[in-house]
Amino acid sequence: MNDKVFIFDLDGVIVDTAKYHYLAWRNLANELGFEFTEEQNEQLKGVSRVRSLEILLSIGKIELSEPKKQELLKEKNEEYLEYVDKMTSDEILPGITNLLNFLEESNIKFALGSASKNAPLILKKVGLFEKFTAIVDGNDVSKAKPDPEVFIIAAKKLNKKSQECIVIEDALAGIQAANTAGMTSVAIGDEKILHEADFILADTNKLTIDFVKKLIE
Ligand code: B16
Ligand code: MG
Repeated sequence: MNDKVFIFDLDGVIVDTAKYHYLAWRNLANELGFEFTEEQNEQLKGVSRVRSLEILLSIGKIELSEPKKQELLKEKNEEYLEYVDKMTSDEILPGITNLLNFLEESNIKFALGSASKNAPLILKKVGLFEKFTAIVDGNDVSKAKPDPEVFIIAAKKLNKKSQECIVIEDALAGIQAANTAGMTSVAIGDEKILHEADFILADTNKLTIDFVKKLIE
């Protein structure tokens, strides 16, 4: 009997919501009078909403009061949710549905470990909410990745030890969180950035059943 379980990040692994985050942050930057490029948006991947605003404001060299920041966070999220509202299962990244079906058929449990406070809504929109044994998101943690808290809570909810957990992540902070937790880390993306991971795959197409079978052996 296999003891392994999987913990999936959301943005960049299950769906590509980064493009919608980018549109909403860019609008905010433009409103504040500065440009925000897609390259700069890389810095926001895997990072919490509050921290994302801090990074954005430092790019624009802007200092704001706490109430104003709260207002902008609300405005950004409202625009982001307009994009999320239109999401369907077509936006699930390649290979993921296949993989989740295989895990289900094999009785291998899996959880979500995401920084997003919108994670449950997004999973519902793409029709995957019911598949996850546990969902741990930005509402459940007090410390953001690279702190391992999100994955440690997920392991607890799955009733598993860290060594039995395999984390699939696209952000360096998430890989570091998994490594600190003592879990197996699988990175999706650029090996120059994600070289600290135990395994690195260029994209979710490479998350094949064969690869997963070898991982759990
Ligand atoms: P929200 P992940 C992260 O999702 C995103 O990568 C990051 O860009 C975003 O700022 C963060 O969620 C918070 O999202 O504003 O929806 O709470 O990669 O951890 O699944
Ligand atoms: Mg991510």
